[in-house]
Amino acid sequence: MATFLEKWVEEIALLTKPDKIHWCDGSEKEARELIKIGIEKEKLNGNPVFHELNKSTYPDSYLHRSHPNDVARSENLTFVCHADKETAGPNNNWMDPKEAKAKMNTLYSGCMKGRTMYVLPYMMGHPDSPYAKACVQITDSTYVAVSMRIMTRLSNIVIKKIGNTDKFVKGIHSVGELDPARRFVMHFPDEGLVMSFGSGYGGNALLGKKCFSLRIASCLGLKEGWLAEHMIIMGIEDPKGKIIYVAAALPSACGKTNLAMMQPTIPGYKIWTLGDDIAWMNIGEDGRLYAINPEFGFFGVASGTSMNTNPNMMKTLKANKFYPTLYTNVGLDTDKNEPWWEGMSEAPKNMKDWQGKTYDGKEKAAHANSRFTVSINNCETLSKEFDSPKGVPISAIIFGGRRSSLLPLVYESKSWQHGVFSGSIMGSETTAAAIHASGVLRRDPMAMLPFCGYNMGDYFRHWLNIGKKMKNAPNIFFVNWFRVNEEGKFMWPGFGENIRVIKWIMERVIWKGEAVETPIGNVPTVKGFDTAGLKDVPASDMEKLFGVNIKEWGEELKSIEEHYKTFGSKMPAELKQEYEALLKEYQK
Ligand code: OXD
Ligand code: MN
Repeated sequence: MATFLEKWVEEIALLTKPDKIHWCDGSEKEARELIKIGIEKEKLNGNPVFHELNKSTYPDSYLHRSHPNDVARSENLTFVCHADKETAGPNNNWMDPKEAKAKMNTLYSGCMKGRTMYVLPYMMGHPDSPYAKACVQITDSTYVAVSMRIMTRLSNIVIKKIGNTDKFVKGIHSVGELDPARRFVMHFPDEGLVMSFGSGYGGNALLGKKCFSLRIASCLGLKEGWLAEHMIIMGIEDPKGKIIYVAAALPSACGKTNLAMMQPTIPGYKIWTLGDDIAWMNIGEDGRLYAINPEFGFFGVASGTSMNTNPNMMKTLKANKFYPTLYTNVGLDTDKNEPWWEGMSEAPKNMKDWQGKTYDGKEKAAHANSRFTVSINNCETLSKEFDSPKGVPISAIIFGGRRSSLLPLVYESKSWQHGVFSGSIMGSETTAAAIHASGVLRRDPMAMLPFCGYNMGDYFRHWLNIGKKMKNAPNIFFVNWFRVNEEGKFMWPGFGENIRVIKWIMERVIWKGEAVETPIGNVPTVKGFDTAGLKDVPASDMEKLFGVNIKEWGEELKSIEEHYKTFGSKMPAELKQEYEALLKEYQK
């Protein structure tokens, strides 16, 4: 008798009509076979799917060039299909589930003719974790199949785990014709189903990542009483060997991955990496918040990654313990057959750009969103708790943003509710690298705006409720590495020096280290903040970095009011009260 899973695969095969069906087992042998197919047979936009890089300097590493129209997440083509629009909220595109299914079924009809359908059974989270989820993705792309093996725990053991039940999250993916007019990423939270068509880009096609582990999982978390967050997880070890764990949410272009893998400048401090993108957080039996990283790899932005900005990632990329490492849309040094991107080193003499054209130095060699896909097991600073089924207890939650003024280098919220307020008003100024105008503030609450699978007003309420259920709730902090002085220069050096901020956070958590109260929360005193050996930051800038002047908050308060209005009656009264309290301080 066929199992529920087998029947489902059969049903999708009848619709999509592949030439072959391949059930993946997750072995290295299989990954090598898939890469060989990608080098020798499968084509994308006329190019082979994989190009093998220099065997001695970049062993087991492959270059992939995507279609030039398919280089990033397609937020405008991403839908969350709840039964009604209000549940999806103003933060999501919504389509009626029946209409969305009909649209996708039309696109899927016969789309795998002449292709192989890969069935990928995988776990998000360690299989022994009570918080892990079994999933199956169908795809017709070897790039996606190989990437999923790096990014998730992909194994045929998951098929046994699922047995003859329907308890698994389903994903259907086909690259289609890579035509943006026929591209959609549809989520069906009530069914635990994602349907994606027309894109091979990671965020649209690796369905375990943003689609399941954030959009669908956030809906599961609301129902089941936990949090699925766009957060890194890291351990901080002090010179005495004491370790605390923190989770941090930063919008893009704020150094999130660099923070998760930081090489501290203060002797004796160590950062232990657990995750660079997603945290699932449950309340444990002791009433504390425990986090697991459901992923198994890094899908990180290559451009700008270097021995200066993230030496640990550069080492991870060369570690070559777990097969293979992929590079997508980077430049190619044609003399050395090595990947290259802006920021890595001096530009090589002879190069192909990310589209395979001869590099002429006019445009960028690597796409701004060029990526690497590498196993987390290659990371030297991986925490020994990474596989812990119950996760790690979180002592502090860090929010952050890119703000040139107003917000100090770091502040601590006054309470859980006040911390939720600081997360709900989180925003970042856009950089020149983004498509948006430079310097424009975009609100991105908890860095979850594109990833919360339901109405954000309900999401804020969920955060407040979680706070009420915990004993020893984590302290909530806010960081801003990007404050500028009168000349418009960044005052804080960032990167490895950020350990000084992390150290202060650790001291606040453990023994209530020195701080002063301000209307927005507690900030460090210059005296109580470790500046020993810190170069290039004059004492006067240290004062400015911690400065809070509520009289400058007029525009900001108006903008927060506007932001809150978008969530209408769903906006929790407690957060409006926090806003009113801040407004009063301004009006004093
Ligand atoms: C990512 C993102 O790719 O947040 O991680 O966009
Ligand atoms: Mn992310």
